[in-house]
Amino acid sequence: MLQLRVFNRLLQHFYWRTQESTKSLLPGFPSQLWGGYRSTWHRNKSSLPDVRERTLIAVKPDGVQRRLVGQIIHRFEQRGFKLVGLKMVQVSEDLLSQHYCELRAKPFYPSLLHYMTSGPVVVMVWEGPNVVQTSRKMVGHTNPTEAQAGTVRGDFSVHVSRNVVHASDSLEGAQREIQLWFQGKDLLNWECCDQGNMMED
Ligand code: DAT
Ligand code: MG
Repeated sequence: MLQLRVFNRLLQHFYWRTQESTKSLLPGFPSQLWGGYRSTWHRNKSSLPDVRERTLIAVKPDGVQRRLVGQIIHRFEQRGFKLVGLKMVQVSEDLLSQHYCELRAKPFYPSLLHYMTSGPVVVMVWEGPNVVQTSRKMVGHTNPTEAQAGTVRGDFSVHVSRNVVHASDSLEGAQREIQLWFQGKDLLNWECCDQGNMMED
């Protein structure tokens, strides 16, 4: 059993080195795609979560207007996730219609578009093990009346039409949304100096 674990670790180490060296041969390739590729590999071949998993978090116009940006960033930093991209944007209807493409037929879609374009949005990419699923838990239920206290929506909102924050709902959704909102060059691969305190290298 121990031998199997050691072998697994060696295999991962070798794989990671190969990915890094291959990546340098393909400088134009969007870096977030590498994160996704590794995620799939890790989910299939190893029980260890992918430390490079990424998700898209956005503070919606109501959250920005209510000066909640700092508190929301604080929660993700406090949890131990790593910020790899951040910007403030006045979002276009075109981008939003792609972002919310699955909701186009919903009766609330026109008012959702109107609200999301009513002011600036602060959009971020966070990285860490299981960050997609954990972020959804931290953000809470879509409808704030159902959201648990301690979640962002459970602590800061009362109505589904003003639920403060967006979080990608799946690994595939996160990859799609990150590519929609960010260019690969705007996401930073940086080493956090205390990473060894947060997770096994
Ligand atoms: P989530 O944001 O939790 O992923 P979603 O993708 O189903 O939820 O919907 C996107 C946003 O649309 C949601 O954050 C708020 C808005 N919305 C959803 N259901 C709604 C409803 N019944 N009335 C008004 N707005 C709604
Ligand atoms: Mg959603």
